Amino acid sequence: FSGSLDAAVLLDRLDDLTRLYQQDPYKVLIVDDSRAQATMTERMLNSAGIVTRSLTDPIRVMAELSEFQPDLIILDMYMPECLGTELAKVIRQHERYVGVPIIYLSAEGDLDKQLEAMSEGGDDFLTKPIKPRHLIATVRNRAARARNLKARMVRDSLTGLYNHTHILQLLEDAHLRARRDQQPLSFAMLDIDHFKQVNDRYGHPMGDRVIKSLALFLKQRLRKSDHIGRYGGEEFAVVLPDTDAAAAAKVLDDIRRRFAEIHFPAQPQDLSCSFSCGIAQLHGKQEAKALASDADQALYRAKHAGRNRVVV
Ligand code: GH3
Ligand code: MG
Ligand code: MG
Ligand code: MG
Repeated sequence: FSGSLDAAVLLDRLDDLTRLYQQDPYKVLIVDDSRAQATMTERMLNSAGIVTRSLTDPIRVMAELSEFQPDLIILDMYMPECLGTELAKVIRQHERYVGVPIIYLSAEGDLDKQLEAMSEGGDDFLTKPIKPRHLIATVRNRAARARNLKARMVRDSLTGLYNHTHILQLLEDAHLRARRDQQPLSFAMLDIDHFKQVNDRYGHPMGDRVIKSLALFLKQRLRKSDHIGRYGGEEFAVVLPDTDAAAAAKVLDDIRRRFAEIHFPAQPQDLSCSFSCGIAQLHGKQEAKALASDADQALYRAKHAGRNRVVV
């Protein structure tokens, strides 16, 4: 089991990356006060298989970013409500959008103005009228690099799971959706029991192996729609959309039982490990942070009740 583990984790990650590159078309958000211009840009990109959405009202850009999660943004420069550069500055203030490429597409031909715009949060300045090939190539190159970078930034390198920052962002997204669609949402926190002893008795590499194996176990046994993160050292977090606490407890308790049955080959004797888990379900108008805190408290209760158990 342990021998094939690292290869399996790697293959799993490769799978994720392949899916990112090959299957999901690039998504581009276009902001232009002219409906006709926006439609023209959309048609060019759509002809290359790029998915688009357009806004003529820049005020809605933050809501649209959160909803659509584009790979790239195309901004008009001159709009009645605000300048494209002002919009770029607002977007760049949000940590989660700092890596999203922004391309200005405008009739502005003055180089000084173009360079100034680029210095304010933009990555490229394209002038209208533009050849479709030029626009498509620029969008593809920028989007590909941004995706590659993002795929690395959101992952934990030991396990390939989402890292702490990203799993909390996914919780926020799922929280918005659950409240909007009035669907249940559960959040689980896991912590390996007596993990210090594993390191002390068997060494740090063995500790790492246990962490990786639990990561793989969670990936294999949870649904594709669940998000799994490494929350900290030997702590994990799972976002389970459309799942109530009872259903989440059932699947995690099954994983807990099976994980505790694993024997890791070691000297002088094989090693077995367990984890404790706390689960909370979103209720009422509760914020995402409060949901995470409820799960944390449930985990605390699981530890104090004797470990190796799931508590709701
Ligand atoms: P408890 O059942 O109460 O959770 O006991 P515990 O020993 O697991 O307690 P605690 O959570 O305080 O200890 C976590 C230990 O995990 C401390 C740290 O040395 C170890 N650890 C954290 N990150 C890693 C890692 O990446 N690799 C390894 N091998 N050990 C780690
Ligand atoms: Mg305009
Ligand atoms: Mg811990
Ligand atoms: Mg622990």
